[in-house]
Amino acid sequence: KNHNRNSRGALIVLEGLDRSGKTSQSSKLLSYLEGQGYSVESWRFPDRNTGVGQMISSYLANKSQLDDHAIHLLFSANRWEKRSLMETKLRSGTTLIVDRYSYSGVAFSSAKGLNIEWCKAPEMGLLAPDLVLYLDIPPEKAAERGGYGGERYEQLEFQKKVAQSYQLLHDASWKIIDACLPIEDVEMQLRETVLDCVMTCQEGKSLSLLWS
Ligand code: Z5A
Repeated sequence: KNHNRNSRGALIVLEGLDRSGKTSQSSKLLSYLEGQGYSVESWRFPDRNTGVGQMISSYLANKSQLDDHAIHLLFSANRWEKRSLMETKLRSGTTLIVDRYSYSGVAFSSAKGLNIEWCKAPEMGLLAPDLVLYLDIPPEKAAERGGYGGERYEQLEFQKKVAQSYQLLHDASWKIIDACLPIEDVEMQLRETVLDCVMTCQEGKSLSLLWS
């Protein structure tokens, strides 16, 4: 589809509170881009399939206890263990739609009271997303969607703090989407932005690193 030798796939991240609709929208975007003829995969963090991911999963299910700093570093390690595959995929032309990334890492840990700069440090050098789609929803509305399971963090008071932490992380790659709209309307808003981003990367936009 493109002759530029720096052509690559786009790194697109979905962020937002629990229940904001990230999982629903990432599968919709996946089928949309596939339908447009693009090579695309959907990823998520934490990736619970690795050894580190299993430790994270057991922590989230309250089956193990860990110091706040230690779990923060595990979430980060879980991204580092996927970094080289991520770069290979992008350079080979595959677009990645990623459900949660470093912003979740920083937002959740700093909501617990950890220093934000300390939280960002282990993320430095990971690939920077070309686009961050922030699915914006008031914590109360997200809680009404139901399905809050028994996992750690799935509590209204904590989600309010996470929403505040996210506010500190916006940069030029962010696009804020009203996630209270019906699913189809959210999807329509995402499609246009995502397609723009995919085309820019196809034209050879260079990859950059967090945090810049
Ligand atoms: N965490 C961390 O601390 N540090 C890190 O570095 C990372 C993560 C990466 C596990 O994440 C926890 O790990 C998470 C952050 C922390 N804790 N919390 N909270 P996870 O990815 O495994 O789980 P999650 O992202 O929090 O939850 P989720 O279930 O994946 O939610 P979602 O993907 O945003 O929502 P959804 O499943 O698409 O939709 C939720 C429901 O709402 C569902 O019934 C939908 O049909 C409905 N829905 C969706 N969109 C709409 C609209 N537009 N209108 C009405 N209803 C809708």
